Amino acid sequence: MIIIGERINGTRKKIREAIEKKDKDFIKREIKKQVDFGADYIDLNAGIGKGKDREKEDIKWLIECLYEVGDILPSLDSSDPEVIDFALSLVKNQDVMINSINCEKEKIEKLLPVIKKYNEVKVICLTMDEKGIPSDYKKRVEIGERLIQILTEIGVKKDNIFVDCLVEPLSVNHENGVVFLKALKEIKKLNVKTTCGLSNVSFGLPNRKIVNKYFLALCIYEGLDSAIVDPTIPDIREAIYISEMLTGKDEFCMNYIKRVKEKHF
Ligand code: THG
Repeated sequence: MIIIGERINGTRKKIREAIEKKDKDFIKREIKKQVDFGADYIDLNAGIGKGKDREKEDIKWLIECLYEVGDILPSLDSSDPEVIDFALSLVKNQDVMINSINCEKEKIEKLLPVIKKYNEVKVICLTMDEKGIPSDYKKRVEIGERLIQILTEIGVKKDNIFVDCLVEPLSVNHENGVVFLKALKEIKKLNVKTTCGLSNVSFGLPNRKIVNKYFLALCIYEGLDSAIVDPTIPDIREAIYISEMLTGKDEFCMNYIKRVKEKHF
């Protein structure tokens, strides 16, 4: 499973404060911790609600922090295509994720030319459009299919397409978990990769970490390829390595045994 570390996100109070104070040491520690616990990409979200220019300046600073820790791969998380374009111009190599595109006309028009410039970029596709996130899982799959078609037409390889069927809180609708899992199962048939922001599922509930852990196990059973998670949480690592072993993705259980020896959980 490709792990995208979620901790560098301007919506988190401590990160917002660190961005405002330009506290490089704090951000670098947060990055390093996630990498040490197995993050393959680090999600960088510089949105602190102070407008586009400030977001550009801040994502540039976050990218600097990232490269001061090492040659680490970024996932550029912004809802503003201009911020993504700018951030892409600053990254070192082509192995980078764009988080994200969706099926809104304006977003597609602005992001396609950017994606064309970087032909090896990995693209996270949210299954939503102008009308928001469909409650019907089949409609999410249809949006996913449309995005896959649009991206493959401009030369993006299916292997670089990560469809995110959008996890929503169970506290809002008790079927939100199952709607995601059904959409995921269908998208998996299209030979693209899949991802999600996991922790939304438990928003507003007690014992969130345990709820997230069980949901991650179910997602991995359905073949989830990647997740935006906090790998510093032992329950998350436990869910990943044990579920992968149980679903036949860990030959001779080598990875599981190695992780136990290294006291990963
Ligand atoms: N899909 C995609 N990208 C995403 C999401 C998604 N990016 C953002 C988000 N959802 C995933 N990332 C995070 C980052 C941090 C937290 C949750 C998801 C987090 N939340 C605390 C909480 O919910 O309690 C905030 C508390 C705090 O620290 O202030 O830490 O779905 N493609």
